[in-house]
Amino acid sequence: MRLSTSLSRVLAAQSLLVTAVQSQDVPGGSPSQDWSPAPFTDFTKNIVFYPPSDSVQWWTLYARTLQLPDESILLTWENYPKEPPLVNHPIWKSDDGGATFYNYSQVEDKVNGWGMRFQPFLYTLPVSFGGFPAGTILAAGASCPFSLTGGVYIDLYASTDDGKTWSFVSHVAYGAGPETITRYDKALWEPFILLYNNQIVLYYSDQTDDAHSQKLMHKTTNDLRIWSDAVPDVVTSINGGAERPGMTTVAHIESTNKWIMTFEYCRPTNCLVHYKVADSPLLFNDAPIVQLHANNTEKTTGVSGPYVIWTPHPNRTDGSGLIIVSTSSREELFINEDSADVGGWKYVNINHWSAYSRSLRIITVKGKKKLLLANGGNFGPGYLNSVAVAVVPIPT
Ligand SMILES: *[C@@H]1O[C@H](CO)[C@@H](O)[C@H](O)[C@H]1NC(C)=O
Ligand SMILES: *[C@@H]1O[C@H](CO)[C@@H](O)[C@H](O)[C@H]1NC(C)=O
Ligand SMILES: CC(=O)N[C@H]1CO[C@H](CO)[C@@H](O)[C@@H]1O
Repeated sequence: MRLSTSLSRVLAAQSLLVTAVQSQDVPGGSPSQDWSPAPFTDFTKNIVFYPPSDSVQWWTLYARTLQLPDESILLTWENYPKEPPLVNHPIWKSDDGGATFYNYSQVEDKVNGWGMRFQPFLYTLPVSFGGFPAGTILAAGASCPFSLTGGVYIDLYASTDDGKTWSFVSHVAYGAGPETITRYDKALWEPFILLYNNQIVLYYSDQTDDAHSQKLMHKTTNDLRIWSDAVPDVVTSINGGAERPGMTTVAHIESTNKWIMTFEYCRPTNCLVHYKVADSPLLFNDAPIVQLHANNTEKTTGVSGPYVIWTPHPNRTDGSGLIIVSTSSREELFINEDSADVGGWKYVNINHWSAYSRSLRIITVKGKKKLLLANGGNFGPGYLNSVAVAVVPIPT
């Protein structure tokens, strides 16, 4: 069905920045899907979790994935069950290439008594780090009370058994709350993790500075426990700091050894997707801000919730690749060559629903590289939301 969607991080009654954008297809109307794709095939619009009807707010949002060495897939999302018990970040698993998922475990808040509430993120340690072996899975997320008042931590958990059990590792960042998007509320959002130069880098959105409604920052660590001071990535003061850059994701353009960061840039509304390219993922602050638009005649833009990845080009052997960007407002992807040239964003239809901060990941299915997309729904009525995935050939 068609639905007009409100984008941006809006919580409960605090709907400050509700930006109505284009209509779009979302899963809805039918709580249950009466089909599953054949295992290990390509498919789109595959609903793998439908939340119970006593769920609250948006029921589900913001899905994230990870692939294990045995090609199984982990899936997590923002879940909105009736509380108590405290909310957590569910970990569901697929052993059939994403055709079906089952309830595997969950990342529970073990230290704050608040729950794991917003923006889960999963990352596999490619090397041993901080006393954890290579292959350890890190899970980050925002932990705060149901009331959204009393504080918020970006917390880090780890699993050394492929996501079955989780232990608390460290608080990465703290805000005094409330966890809303209202200016001067000391909120934190949207962790994103990568390894660079023997450091783990964690990017996040930061409202704790009164001079900026929101800014994008990162912290680094050598041991997963002690974190550096926050370093700026996107900090602007155009309208007295009312603008809100948000939702960092970063990818390494291996062929050029540069790094691309995508983010939404609400000034203070409209939240068009922008990007920066830098020589180091620690040095985005000095890079120019570029607005992303497709190179079709309409110069189509994307609004909110970008997710960027880089992958070697599936049809070339010269080491060049593709930068792929998803946005919350578009079903189509924006696909560029390694230069990230502002005029090089192809607008590519993959026949899958859009979603708020729809995530991208290159996986292998029986050894063949594919693009996995994971959706948690949009900011419409919660009953329209569910968790859906697609597995498609790497689009070019
Ligand atoms: C997964 O199973 C656990 C244990 O039965 C349960 O507590 C949890 O609610 C389930 N998760 C979801 C998202 O249904
Ligand atoms: C759009 O960008 C792609 C590179 O990603 C390029 O091949 C194509 O020619 C461009 N199209 C236009 C109309 O400029
Ligand atoms: C032009 C061309 O050969 N495109 C192919 C590139 O590789 C993908 C697989 O990711 C194929 O689906 C395309 O047909």
